[in-house]
Amino acid sequence: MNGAAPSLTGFCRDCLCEQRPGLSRCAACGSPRLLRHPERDLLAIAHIDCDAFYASIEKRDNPELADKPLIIGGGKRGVVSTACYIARIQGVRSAMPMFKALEACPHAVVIKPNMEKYVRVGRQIRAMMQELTPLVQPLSIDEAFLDMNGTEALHRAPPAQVLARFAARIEREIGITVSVGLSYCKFLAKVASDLQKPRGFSIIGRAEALDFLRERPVTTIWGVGKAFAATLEADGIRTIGTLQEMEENDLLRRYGSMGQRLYRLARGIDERPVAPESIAKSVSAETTFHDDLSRPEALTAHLRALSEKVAERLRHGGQAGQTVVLKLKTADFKLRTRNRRLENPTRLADRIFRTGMDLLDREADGTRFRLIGIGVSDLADPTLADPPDLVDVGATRRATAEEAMNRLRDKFGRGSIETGYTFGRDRR
Ligand code: DCP
Ligand code: MG
Repeated sequence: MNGAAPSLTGFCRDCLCEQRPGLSRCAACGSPRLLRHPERDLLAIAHIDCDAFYASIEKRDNPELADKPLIIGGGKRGVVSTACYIARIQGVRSAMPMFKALEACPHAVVIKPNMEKYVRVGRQIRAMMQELTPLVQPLSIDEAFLDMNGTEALHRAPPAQVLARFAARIEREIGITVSVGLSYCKFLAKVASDLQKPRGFSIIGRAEALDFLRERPVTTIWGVGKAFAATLEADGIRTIGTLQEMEENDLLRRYGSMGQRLYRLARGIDERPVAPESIAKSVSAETTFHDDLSRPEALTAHLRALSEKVAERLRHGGQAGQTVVLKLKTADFKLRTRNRRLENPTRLADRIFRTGMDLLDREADGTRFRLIGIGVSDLADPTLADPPDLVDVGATRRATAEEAMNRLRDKFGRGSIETGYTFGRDRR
């Protein structure tokens, strides 16, 4: 990757000056942050991810916190949303219970999340990304893919330089830092952005892709979580290098469509296009039951829990959706999807749930189901979502109650509040 290869020309990530080969510091400003790579000007798929996003914003807004370990998360009972890099050195991680985090880092300053603020900053950054290329695909509140192909004439510079300029602009104008990954495909761009965090800029070229991937664990591959990694490990597959030596048919036979994906990604083959926001389809959640279910009450409880998950994802992604989609799979694997377009976009669990219930009503006729899912499509600007309902006063009241619960969840963690529909579900 970069950093090495001093024999190449490069440029300085701080002052953007071109650099002769052989120098280890910028000839103009003395910065050691030189970017050199043989494929530097041939690559155009980028992944940008903000560093310790919530924590960086809070540090920006309170300079006294700059040198202190900082944790963003719920009170003592909650979990860690994120921690700054100073707290991470001491072992604090996202999703860690707060008491554990404070054991690891007793002097940390803890701040409750302010989602509205983070969503606002996320949108500002997204708007700035869209000045670089129309092909921006957000993955979450603080990260996105950018397809920079064909933008060189517009910017009068190749993508690598435009991206370095962008990272500097975010620092200057927003006051937080980002890390950039640049490659020829989404998979490796995303892997690259993580390599030198924080304030990183990594390049993975075509020529080095196979070697780069060989020693990495299979969990580097998108979609390989803990459970699937355990299955692979039991089959003797721990590194991507092992996958690189296997036949496509073998992987296909063992793992179905996932096997094909493993085959291709292990070889650095990823042709998925960067799909901009308007095409980014939906936000959803689903669950497959241990035993098939037909009772409406049982299905309803799942629907409520899933609606809350969808609402939380919308909230964290700064999104809303206008069409509610119910998905059911019958015991004999027949898929049923039912849609309803709402008058306004929503990001509230209550609206998603009630619409889903209406749709479910017609399907819960004694049929046995193995899976239920709920989601929203037609994603929209969250500022347009859930206007006060002049006709259904009850809906407005429930919406207000939900906003209040969300604030409490941000404060005390997700498990702190349950509604009547989901209460005790996990313990049954
Ligand atoms: N987040 C959260 N709970 C998690 C993970 C993340 O609430 N389990 C929130 C807080 C993060 C934000 O989402 O600031 C972005 O997630 P990232 O995974 O990108 O984490 P960070 O940006 O905090 O850190 P990094 O520098 O590793 O990207
Ligand atoms: Mg991040």
